Amino acid sequence: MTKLPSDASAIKRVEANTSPEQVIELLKQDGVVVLKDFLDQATVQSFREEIKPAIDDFEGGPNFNPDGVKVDIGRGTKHVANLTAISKTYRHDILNNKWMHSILEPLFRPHFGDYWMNRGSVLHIEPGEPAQNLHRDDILYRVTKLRQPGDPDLMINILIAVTEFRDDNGATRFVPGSHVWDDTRGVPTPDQASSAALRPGDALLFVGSLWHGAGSNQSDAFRQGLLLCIHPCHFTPMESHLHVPRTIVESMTPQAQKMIGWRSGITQHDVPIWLAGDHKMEETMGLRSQEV
Ligand code: AKG
Repeated sequence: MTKLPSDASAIKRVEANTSPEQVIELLKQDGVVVLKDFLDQATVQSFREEIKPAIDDFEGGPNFNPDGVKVDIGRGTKHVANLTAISKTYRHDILNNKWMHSILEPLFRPHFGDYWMNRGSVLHIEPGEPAQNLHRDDILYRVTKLRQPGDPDLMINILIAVTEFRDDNGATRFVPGSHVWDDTRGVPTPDQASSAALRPGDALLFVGSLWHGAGSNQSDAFRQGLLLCIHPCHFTPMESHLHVPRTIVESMTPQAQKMIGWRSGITQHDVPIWLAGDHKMEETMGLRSQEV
C-alpha cells in the first residue's frame, strides 16, 4: 500500500471506537472528522467485490437533472445507489455498524427521535475526472435555511474509503469550520479547502452544512468511497427501498430495516410515524427480521 503523508491535512482524526462524546465535540468544532478504521479490511474487501458488477455496468455522469442539484458530476463520476439490494455486506454489516449508531443516537434522538438513510451510494471517480465545485449537501431541503446557530444538524454524512483517498486521486476536499458560515460569506475558494488522506476502511464524518467537493483524479486508477447520508425520520429520503425484495428485507435486523424505511419510526415525543394503517408498519405487514 502507498505510504500516506503524515501531515496530510488539518482535518482531525480519531482512533477506532473513540467515544461518541469526543467524536461529536470535534464534529461540532470543524464540521468534519476522520474516523480511523471505521470498517475492517475484510468488510471493505467483500463490499468492494459485491458492488463491482453494478459499478462496471453504470454509465458515468449525473443521476439527476444537473441544473437541479447544483453539483458538478462529470462523465468520469459514477454515483451508484440501490446498495441494500446489491450488497449483503452493506445490508448486514454496514447498516448495523455499532460505532456509527453510537454517534448517530446522541446527534439525532433527543431532537428528532429516529433517523434513517437519505441515500447510500458509491462515489466512484475515474482517472482524469476534474474536481467538483465546492457545495453543501443540505441545500437539498429548504428547511435547512431556517436553522439558527446552535440548532441540531439535519444531515450527517459518513464517507467510507473503499480505495485509498489521496490528493492525487480525488480525495474529497473540505473547508473545516465552514458549516457555521452564513450565506453572506458566499462560496469558498478552492485554496480554502483541504483533504485528508484515507486508507481503505477509514471514514470521513461530516455535517450536511459543510462546504466540500470531490478532488480531481490525476492518478491512473479509480477512487471509490461509500457515502452514507443520514437524516432525521422527519425528512423524506432521496432513496426509497419499497422495491427491495421482501426476502432480502426479512434477512435484515430491525435496526437495518428501520434505516431503509421498512419499519415505522418515532419522533422525539414518542409519536409514531410512517404507520401502515393504524399500526406500525412491521405489525401490519407481519414483517420478519433477523437479530444480530
Ligand atoms: C457530491 O457529489 O455531492 C460529493 O460531495 C462527492 C464527494 C466525493 O466524491 O468525494
